[in-house]
Amino acid sequence: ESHSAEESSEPNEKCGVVNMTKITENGKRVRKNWTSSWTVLQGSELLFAKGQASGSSWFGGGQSKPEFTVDLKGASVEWASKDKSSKKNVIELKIQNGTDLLIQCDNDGTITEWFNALEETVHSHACE
Ligand code: I3S
Repeated sequence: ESHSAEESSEPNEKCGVVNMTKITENGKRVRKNWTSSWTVLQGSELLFAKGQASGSSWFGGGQSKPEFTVDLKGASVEWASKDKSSKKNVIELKIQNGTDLLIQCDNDGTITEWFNALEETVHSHACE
């Protein structure tokens, strides 16, 4: 089976709504604050916007600023251990600057897609 090289089918480009919280910032533990975020994986960057998408004006309207962006170069991705959260389907993402995030979706298929895409991104940028 062959895949076309369309930009839209780049393996590590993905977007959707996930639940996420920081648990560590600059190496220091921070209080969890789960938020539902429109999330975009593009190249080695993972970008979170606050809140849910409303209408068609995501990065065009008043909410055009991403809430924050993390660079996945040098990051690690793993399934979070049970002590990290009582929720199911939790991914732990450790960013190089000492920020740890949890990413969660109730839907098993959706979280698996995120896991695979994040892992592929981390691996493909590991040696840069
Ligand atoms: O790891 P924690 O502290 O048990 O995380 C829970 C808290 O952040 C809690 O909020 P409070 O700061 O008001 O206690 C959240 O509502 C929970 O969702 C957090 O735990 P889970 O297991 O859902 O990640």
